[in-house]
Amino acid sequence: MIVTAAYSDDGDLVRLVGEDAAAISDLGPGDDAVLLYDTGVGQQVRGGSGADTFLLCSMKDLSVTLTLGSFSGRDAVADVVIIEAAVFADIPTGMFRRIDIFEFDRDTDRIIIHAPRALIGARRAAIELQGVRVGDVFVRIYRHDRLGTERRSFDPEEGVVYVPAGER
Ligand SMILES: [Ca+2]
Ligand SMILES: [Ca+2]
Repeated sequence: MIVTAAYSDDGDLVRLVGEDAAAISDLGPGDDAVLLYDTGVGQQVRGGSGADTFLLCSMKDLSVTLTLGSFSGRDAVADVVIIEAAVFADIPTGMFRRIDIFEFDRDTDRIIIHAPRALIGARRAAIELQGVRVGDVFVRIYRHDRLGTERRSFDPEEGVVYVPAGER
């Protein structure tokens, strides 16, 4: 059974920790903020309409899905995803982590990747995955615009900001 947790139509501040979190958390309308720790198998978080902030602090399982909009029309406000340095650490040899980001609007939304400078320097576009590879983490970005999800002429650097970890 898939457990779904729904939040209010206003701005919610939510902290989701590993096994205590529902498989699908729907933050609904409003400007929501969610802190994610030790994300579990197949975990999904939906921001819905409103300007949402996702702080991905750490991952337990190898993949997580974040949806910035509501699936119903363009979410024209600014959503932000921040991926913290711990996500890029302690990945078993030969394994990869994957972060799927849906409903990304290149005009308003931003993804901030907070990773060690060496990994940022060695990042590569992963065109076949519609995203970027940083160390052993793939960030797949499904863009959204007025025409719907667009998969052609993709630039994985667009809307992505790289901030070296451990530096001020
Ligand atoms: Ca909400
Ligand atoms: Ca949103």
